[in-house]
Amino acid sequence: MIDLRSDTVTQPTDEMRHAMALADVGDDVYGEDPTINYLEELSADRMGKEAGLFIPSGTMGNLIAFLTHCQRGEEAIMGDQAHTFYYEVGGVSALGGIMVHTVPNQADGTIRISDLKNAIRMEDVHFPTTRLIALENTHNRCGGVVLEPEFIQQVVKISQDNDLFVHMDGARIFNAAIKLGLPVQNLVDGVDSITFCLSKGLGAPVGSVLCGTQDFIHRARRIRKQLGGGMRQAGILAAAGIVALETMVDRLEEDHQRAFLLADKLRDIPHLHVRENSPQTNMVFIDLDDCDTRTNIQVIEELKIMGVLIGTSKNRGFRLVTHYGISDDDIVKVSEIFMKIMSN
Ligand code: TLP
Repeated sequence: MIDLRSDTVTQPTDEMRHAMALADVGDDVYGEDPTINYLEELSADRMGKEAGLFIPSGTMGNLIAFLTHCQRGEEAIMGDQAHTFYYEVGGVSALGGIMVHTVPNQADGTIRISDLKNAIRMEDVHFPTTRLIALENTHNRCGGVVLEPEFIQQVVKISQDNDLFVHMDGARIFNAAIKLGLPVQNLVDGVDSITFCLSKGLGAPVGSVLCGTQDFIHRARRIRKQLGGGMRQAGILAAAGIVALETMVDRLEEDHQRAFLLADKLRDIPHLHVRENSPQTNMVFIDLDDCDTRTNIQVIEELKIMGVLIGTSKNRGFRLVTHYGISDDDIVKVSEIFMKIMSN
């Protein structure tokens, strides 16, 4: 199978498996797992933040960040295409009593500054208190697009002027940094908290890291425990995360190049339209045109029979994600299989 559904399907590398087998471990709830402690320090250092916290998933990382920043009944502003709004099972509201206030995401993943300013509540006994602004980089539903540091700095300035916090869902922040050719710190400068994932393009089997100030991470650690996310000898997992950070970041560029190659090949196929400005990083978004009477689900089933797995996107669309399990040959095979299916 050639699996382009997501970069979450990546298998651990041999080096990761070796490091996992040999990891020094201890009880992390007591703070005694040396491998986790090292991963947290390394992550904080990469992000230019004071401290880090190893967490089971990106979803739990965002949830912990929201619960640490906000009290019940307070409000978090985010784009209406945000992963936290769409794909995290409403956790921040269900578990944190946090009100989600969405503003339109623009096609480039940004939010209009005027929309952001208008969304911040003034002091009034009737209103919830605005506490947090959440951004996402790269932005998944907007097409794996990259937020530039200038935009992020504008948002940070607004948050500071209004006594708010900024959280970055940076599940794929390293893809953004590689695309922009900038150190990752430049993309989280002034941001109060950031979650990034080890288990997507970086290839580790499990885990994300939440970074912020010492005080923030101290409080976040308590919330992680409250949610049942306190882990014990999880240095076995952190060991793979360390290898991911040390060996898998620079190669993300290859995934981006393969996404461009794939998009170029798919542009020549009848009834398929590669979305404008796609790809930007490792995600290619395409749509079926109206002349083809099949649904996107039917096409996905036909591809599956031919050995190719891809994901859906809104309406009659598809998402194809490149990752280190995908070679140039796979890209050629996928385009040939698409050509056969779309010519039927
Ligand atoms: N995204 C997954 C699915 O949930 C859609 C994917 O295949 O892309 N933030 C962003 C921007 C994400 O894309 C994801 C995962 C998460 C957070 C959540 O991470 P996990 O899956 O580790 O909870």
